[in-house]
Amino acid sequence: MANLYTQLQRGFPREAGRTFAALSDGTTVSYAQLEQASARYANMLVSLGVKRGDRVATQAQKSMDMLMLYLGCLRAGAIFLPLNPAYTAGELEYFMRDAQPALVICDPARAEAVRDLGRAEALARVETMGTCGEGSIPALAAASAATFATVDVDSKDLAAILYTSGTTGRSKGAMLSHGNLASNAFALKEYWRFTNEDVLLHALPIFHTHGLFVATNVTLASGASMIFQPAFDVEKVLAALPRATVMMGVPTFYIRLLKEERLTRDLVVHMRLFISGSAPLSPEIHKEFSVRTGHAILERYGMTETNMNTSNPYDGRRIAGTVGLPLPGVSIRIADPDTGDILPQGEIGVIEIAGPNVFQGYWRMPEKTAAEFRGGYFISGDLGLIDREGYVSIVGRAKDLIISGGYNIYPAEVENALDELKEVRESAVIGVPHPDMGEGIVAVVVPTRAGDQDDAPLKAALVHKLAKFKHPRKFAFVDDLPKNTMGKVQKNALREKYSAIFSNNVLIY
Ligand code: MLC
Ligand code: AMP
Repeated sequence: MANLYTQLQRGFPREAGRTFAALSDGTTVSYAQLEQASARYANMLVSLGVKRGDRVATQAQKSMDMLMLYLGCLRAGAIFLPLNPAYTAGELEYFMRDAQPALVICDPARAEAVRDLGRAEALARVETMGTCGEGSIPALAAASAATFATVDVDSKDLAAILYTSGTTGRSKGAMLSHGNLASNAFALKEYWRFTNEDVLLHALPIFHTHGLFVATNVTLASGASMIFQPAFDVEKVLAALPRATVMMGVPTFYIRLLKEERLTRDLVVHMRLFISGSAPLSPEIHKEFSVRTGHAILERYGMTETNMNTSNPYDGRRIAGTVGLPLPGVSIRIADPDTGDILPQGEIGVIEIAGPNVFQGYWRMPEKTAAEFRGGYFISGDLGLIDREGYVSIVGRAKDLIISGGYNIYPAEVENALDELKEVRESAVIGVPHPDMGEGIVAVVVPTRAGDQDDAPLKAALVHKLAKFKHPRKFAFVDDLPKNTMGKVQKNALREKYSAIFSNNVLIY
């Protein structure tokens, strides 16, 4: 049986009463309850007319119901399509039109707006789901039968579509199959030595690869349990750490924890593993964490399109500033970004990836998909090298991308939104070092009216256009943008000029 749920189920503990998740309200969900709830969700989807291969889009806050919906989709053979709740109505409209979901599930507070959108886009059905059991979907699920025969699928059948932005500003739906997700879940379980004794501290969002697939699937594949927190809150994480054995986070989690004196060796003495990914972890933070706690953070490297590619070893040397070795079954090579020639060991080029983890392509974009593969390898857009011992280091990006707090922001999308405004003649959006988020977004703007320095109307206009995490945190007004002879903005010059713009800020805004 290739269905991811069936494969994960083999790892569930024999004693079905064992805890799968401890929730913030003090309640727990056992594996027996997980089996029943996911069956109810699968039955509910079938009763709403969702068929195999249909997309189920959801834009709601992190909750256990959301996880059960994910598992229900797997069991029913539907495609789970989670969206960041921060997306604006305009952003949502694009996803709806592109993905054509059979069912859209949103927060009860947004139901009216999404229904309006649904009517305009002729969407089949809009339902609601809150964080504490409220909304039509949990009610429908509760009224559905608690057993379900998980459908058989082909390993290439899609389990999920996750949207990632593109360098042109147009988002692409990365199609992930049951086989892709299963191969990565089991590879990571082995590599990181997960067992059913583990307790994962889960404070990541569940609409991205990291929190949804890496954290959740590895826990399920191991029959382990998780402390399920709605978001990263440093107080709640410090309070829960003594009950956990493993934590996964983006570098900002570790930066914020290190600011707390209560993070001591004693607090985490029982912890087995701290894992970091989604953005570069600086060697300084790695070292500071190790000195303070005695733990060497294990850094790994992944992408929405490929799941996890490399990881520092569990037993061997975890080398700060590297993302470790290719995972078993994953092949990594370094190519010349322009010619595609494979480069010798030690040289810097674009990282290319092949293996059972690599996605099935972009939803309804065959040309775009073809353009991002070379000889069976996916072209990551990350620049890196492989050292003599086989460790991969990421040294830059061939793609114009900013990663802030683990979220990707494509400058082109923000520039397009700014350039549409009457106050803006042209703009260039860059990422520069930020003490909390890794990179912070800066918009360098040439105003329509010379001498104009007012960022207020720009900030106000962006609220309706883009999710908050994509908003520039600083605006700089200039007479002209530096350009090369081809008329292309020289972003390196801008990044250098504004490199210290956040250095006096302790946190944000
Ligand atoms: C929130 N904001 C952000 C932001 N997160 N702005 C920029 N970058 C971010 N990452 C906005 C909020 O809307 C808020 O605005 C304001 O910035 C201040 O937020 P905050 O309270 O300081 O942030 P917080 O809510 O605590 O969130 C920070 C965070 C969170 C780091 C905890 O962003 C987070 O959980 N990031 C994880 C992302 C992730 O899982 N990435 C994995 C992608 S998968 P206001 O006005 O609303 O208050 C992937 C593949 C792989 O990359 O390898 O894993
Ligand atoms: P996403 O599209 O959100 O999945 O982000 C994928 C990108 O995150 C990769 O292409 C890398 O640029 C970046 N990334 C993920 N993990 C790491 C890491 N450990 N170090 C540096 N960059 C990383």
